[in-house]
Amino acid sequence: IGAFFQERPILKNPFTQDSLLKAYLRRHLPLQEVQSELGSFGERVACEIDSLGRECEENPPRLQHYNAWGQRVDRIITCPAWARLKEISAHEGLVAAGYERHYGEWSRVYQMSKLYLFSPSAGLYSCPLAMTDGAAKVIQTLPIEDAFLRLTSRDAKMFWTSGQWMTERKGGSDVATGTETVARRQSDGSYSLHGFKWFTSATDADVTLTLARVVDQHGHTTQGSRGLSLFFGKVWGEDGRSNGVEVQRLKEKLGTRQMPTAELLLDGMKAHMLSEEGRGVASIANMLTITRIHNTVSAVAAMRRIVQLSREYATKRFVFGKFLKDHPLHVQTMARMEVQTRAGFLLMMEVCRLLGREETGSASHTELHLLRLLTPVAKLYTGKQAVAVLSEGLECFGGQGYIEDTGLPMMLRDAQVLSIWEGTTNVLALDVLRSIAKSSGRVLEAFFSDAKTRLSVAASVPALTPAVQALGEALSRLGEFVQASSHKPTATMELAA
Ligand code: MFK
Ligand code: FAD
Repeated sequence: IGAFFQERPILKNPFTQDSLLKAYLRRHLPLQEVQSELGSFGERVACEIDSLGRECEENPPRLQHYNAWGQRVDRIITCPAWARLKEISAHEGLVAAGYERHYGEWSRVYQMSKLYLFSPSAGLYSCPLAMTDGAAKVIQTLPIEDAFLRLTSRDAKMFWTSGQWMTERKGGSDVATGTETVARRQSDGSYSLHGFKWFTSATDADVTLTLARVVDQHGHTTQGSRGLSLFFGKVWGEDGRSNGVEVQRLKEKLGTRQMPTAELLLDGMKAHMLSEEGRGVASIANMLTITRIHNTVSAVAAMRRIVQLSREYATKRFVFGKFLKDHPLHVQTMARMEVQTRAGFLLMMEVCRLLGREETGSASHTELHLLRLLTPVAKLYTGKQAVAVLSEGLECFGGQGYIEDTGLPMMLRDAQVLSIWEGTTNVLALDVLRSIAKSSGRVLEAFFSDAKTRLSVAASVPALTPAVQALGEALSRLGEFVQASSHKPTATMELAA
């Protein structure tokens, strides 16, 4: 069979390898403890977490409907590595760090930096963490047992994860018309939920947030968005049996196979209303902001990981008389991937920075508007870009990029979902317009004034002068157009065009 065997690319410490992340943190959170903590965590990712993620891919979850004695149990069986990832997530404070606020307004940047290192190795455990973080955000000010403490706990035995059950058969984007689940009020003030949730990820969660329509005393419900309320419920009852939740089946998916995604029949699920009645969508929007930011982090992290692996491979693969790293055309391809990744990274960090400022009460009005505008922009842009960069990245390995047990195809499959869940690209584009319309254009004013300030800083670097001038002109023309449009009732449609 010949004597030559290609040396494989090795995953090195993703923190020490990431000069942009290190430089960003040195500039904004210049603490030695942060660099050394993330350095150690990066080592853990490379030496321990990465193989756990791989184990989850190789041992996907399965559903046991009945036990040996014919009783319905609906047990979702996950592999030991999935359970270990939950423990590690708790100990490392991957949700907690966002709420402990150890680094004040920079706490979100710190937390998301850690998740950014964790996500590409973690066998999609980043998904339950995103939803758990989103649920904690919604619940933090509400007196719901000890839920907030558990969702943000560093103690693995205490730590709960949360689901986010929004999608039904009729509507995942259009939940306002698609939601058929009803909520009947009980004498103890709780509600009994009845309906069918079509996509529920990380279904082995402890608790969930979900939407339903309250049935009034005449047996009627209100249709549309105004009829939806937000509910919180445990997935499992005290006795370890399900809380009125039947697992219909697990989805057969293109990617994200490490994680269970189920169809659920809610048949009397006991739940508590979290929002005011009829304010379900507006209330879950807080969760969506968090999960969309996590999605952005996962997308950029996936791009960074494939770039790191491609660079490493380019030092090992020898073709046409030299290593790949010495072929200018190959270097140009990798440089394009690097630029896309860097752009995504800076956008991601800016949104995380703004979130941290909002949560510590230090954000200006301009920053609040920017956070609202940039959250969907970052999610939609990086979600799409991840698929393109991952696809290019696989090609950097030639035929080996297509071979399953290199672990590379999984990365492309998993990236494909990033533009679909948590709002598809077009639905998020419409959310951008919603943010413009709801703020009477103020989110755009914030964007233009912030962009002008940044351009004036960049203008002090002589090499950037031509680019700054061109961008400045484009920005003024866009600004004039927006101003002219904002007096017309059809402004958002014109902007869309
Ligand atoms: C690995 C990392 C990460 C990920 C883990 C993920 C696991 C997978 C989880 C999922 O996929 S969960 C399901 C995610 N589903 C979506 O993202 C739904 C996509 N559809 C939309 O986002 C629609 O635009 C939406 C459901 C919000 C439309 O609903 P409506 O009711 O038709 O919208 P409407 O009437 O414009 O808004 C109702 C209220 O919500 C308004 O407030 P007011 O009543 O006070 O005026 C809106 O302003 C508010 N709202 C809507 N979107 C908002 C928002 N507020 C703030 N931010 C937003 N983004
Ligand atoms: P549709 O809304 O039918 O969209 C179909 C197409 O129409 C898309 O291209 C969309 O962009 C476009 N479209 C829709 N509306 C408009 C419009 N107004 N203008 C222009 N174009 C439009 N959901 C949960 O609630 N919880 C989960 O845990 C969860 N996990 C998931 C896991 C996986 C692996 C996947 C794939 C999905 C998961 N989802 C989950 C569902 C996901 O959030 C939805 O599939 C997604 O929001 C899209 O909804 P839909 O499938 O109904 O598509």
